[in-house]
Order: sequence, then structure tokens, then C-alpha cells
Amino acid sequence: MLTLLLRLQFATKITDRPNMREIAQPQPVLARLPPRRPKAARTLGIVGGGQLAKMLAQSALQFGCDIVVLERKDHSPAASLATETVIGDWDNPDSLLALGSLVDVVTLENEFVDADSLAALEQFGHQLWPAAATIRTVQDKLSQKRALAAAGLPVPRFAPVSAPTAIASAAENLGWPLVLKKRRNGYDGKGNFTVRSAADIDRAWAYLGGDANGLYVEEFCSFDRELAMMLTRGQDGAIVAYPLVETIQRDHICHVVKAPAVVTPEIAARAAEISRKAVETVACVGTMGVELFLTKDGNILVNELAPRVHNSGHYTIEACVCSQFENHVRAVMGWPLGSPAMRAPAAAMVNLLGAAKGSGTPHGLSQALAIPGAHPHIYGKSGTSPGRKMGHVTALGKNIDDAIATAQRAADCIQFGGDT
Ligand code: AIR
Repeated sequence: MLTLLLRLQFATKITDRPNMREIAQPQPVLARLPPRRPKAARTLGIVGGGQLAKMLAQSALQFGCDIVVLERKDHSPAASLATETVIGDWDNPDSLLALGSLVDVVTLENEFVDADSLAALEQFGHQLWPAAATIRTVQDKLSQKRALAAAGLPVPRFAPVSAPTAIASAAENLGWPLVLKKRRNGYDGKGNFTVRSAADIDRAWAYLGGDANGLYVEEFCSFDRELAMMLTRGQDGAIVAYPLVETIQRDHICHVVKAPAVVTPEIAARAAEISRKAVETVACVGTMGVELFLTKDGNILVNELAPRVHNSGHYTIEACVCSQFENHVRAVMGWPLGSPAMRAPAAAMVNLLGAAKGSGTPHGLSQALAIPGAHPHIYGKSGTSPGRKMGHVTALGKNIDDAIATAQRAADCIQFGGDT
């Protein structure tokens, strides 16, 4: 890929009127950089160019890799780090093959890519991690739940539903309320509807587009807390597990992550055992997130799997010897995994969400940077809207309260939106 440097030259034209200067339009000059560094050790292709791709790219660049991103548009958070962006649709096998032809290894930053198109990539001999078979099982939440249940892992009770009438029948078993979910393409609460009684069924079905989308139901789990574990599995099957964390969600969007979760050693051990088995069940290569419920009676259930780096692991950039992003790159490249151990007794991450419609430019960054120990990350999205994930702040501490206080103080300084 040829990297082009856009250099703006400002030409000043003196007019014939005395004391009047007219500034001419800047003249863009395209200059080709001289042949640059040697060929990259390896080139990583990432399907998707959002914040997860950007943080993956930052880790891959550390190892001298080149990055190529596949996105629908030319501007994306990861594009500024990539040597090239292939503009195209993820679900189009041709776009995926174009990406595959430019890189050594392809990985994904979201699980919504059509599994048949991914399988075509593998059939043409391209390396893809996680494999298409893993994505196929995980991207359909019903098949994911079936795979976990078949492996003996604890999950909320669930049932397929192919018509609104099936919801009432399922409720005879699962009780009210229950949660109607889209089988595919739902995240951050998009794709769920809590059905409190038979009177809600038609509204829920219409809201989730049940006639066009595959849906299923799950029992409503009245949990005490939401927990999560990040793990990375190498191509050789070796697994490293990050500490169990607690996630605080509002309106189904993650707001705060506390690391490590303050739970008994028995609960931490049980969560680790379940998470490890979940990763093995779907044979995920790379980093994977396991979202868990801690029920009021002290049981652990698997809520959902994410076959990718995950919001609940962003704290690992500063807080762990080797971050979830670095370990993902190591895993997909076939390199040895690094230590997931924490560098501090506690860490907290606070998400920066858009407050209103506006630009992606943060306000108050400089005030946040004045707070010692706060590490803001700004994703570089071109616009914002209420609830959109625009960045995050991580802080380490001697205990969790200490870490949260620092991260929250910095996060409170930064606003996105309301500026256009
Ligand atoms: N993402 C993917 N699955 C879940 C999440 N959070 C990340 C990916 C994706 C980005 O969110 O990095 O590219 C999309 O963010 P947005 O704000 O454009 O919806």
C-alpha cells in the first residue's frame, strides 16, 4: 500500500490594493513518502473498524504488524492506524476475500458477520481466527445456548419460539416475566424485550420484528450482580484467564467495570471454571468475553458469549501485564500468550457515552488529563448520539473505591454531543 502524505501549502497572494491581503485557498499537494520501512512482520486484517478494531490495531502495531481494515465507509476509528481500508460489506464474500488477499491473518471485532461468507474465506485458504465454525455457533444466541447447555454449563432456561403463540406456551414452563431475544445481531440491549405478561406478547413480537427475525425466549433471571470474564485461547488450546470483573449496566449498556469483582474465592473459582469450559465448548481462538449472572442464591449462569475483545476487558490495557488486545493479536498470529495478571490491587473503567447528538470531539479532555492516574481513551468516532460509546477512562487503585473515584472524576470532565 502506498501511503500518501497530504501536505497543505498555504499560498499568500498580495493584492494590488494597499494594506489588503487576500489569503488564497490552501493548495493541497500530494507527496509520496519515500520507500518506507521494511515489509511488516505480519499483516493483520480486521473485519470492522470500530473502537475494538482500533485498540486491536494499537497492539498489533506494537509488534510491527501492518493493519488492513474492512469497513462500510472510509472513516472509522481504526482507519487512521491502518495501512489500508477495504471499503465493502462484511457479509459480501468478495469483500472478505479482498481483505484476505491483502493480509496474513483475518480476525473480527464483531460477531455479526455472515458465517457462510467467513467459511468461504477459509475455503480459499485464508487464515481466520476465531474460525467460522466458532462464529456460526456464537452469533446465533439460540445455538450458543444449546451448545453451552449440551456441554453441561449453567444457562438460564430457554426455548425457541417461531410464532407469538409459542411465547405463551413457553411461559407455562419458564414463568412470567420472560425475555424475548433476537437470535442474531443484538448487543448492548438492542434485540431484547422483557415480556411481563401475555398482554405484552404482540408488542414485543412487533418491536423485535418477529416475522422477519428469528427470536427465542429465556427465563427472566433476577440476578444479584453481573460479572464477566475475559479469556484468551491460543491456536494450541492454551488458555489464559483475566480476573473475574463486575460490570455495572444501565439501560443494558455497560457503564462501569470493577476489577477484580469483590466475590468469595469459591464464586471466583466457579466463574473461572465455567468460563474456561465455555471457551473450549465453542473452540474460540483469540480473546473471548463470557458474560455471567450471579444469582441471588449464589449461582453462576452464563448470560452471553462474545467471541472477541470486549468492553469488560478494556481495563486490561493499563491494569494487566498483557492486555486483552495484545493477547488476541498474539493468539491469532500463533504467538505465545502473555500474562493476564493485574499490575495493581484494583482497577476501574468508566465508559464515556454520548449525551446528545453532536460531533465526536470530546469536551473537557484537558481537565480529565489533569487528574493523576486517570487514563482517558477517545475512540475518534465522527459523530455521537445519546448512549453511543465514544471512549472510556481507566484508573488503577489500592482498592476498587479508590480506582472508581479517580476514573469517575475524569469521566465526569469529558462530554460528547450537543455541539452541532
Ligand atoms: N462493538 C462490537 N460489538 C459490540 C461492540 N461494542 C464495537 C465494535 C464496533 C463498534 O462497537 O468496535 O465497530 C460500533 O460502534 P457504534 O458506536 O458505531 O455502534
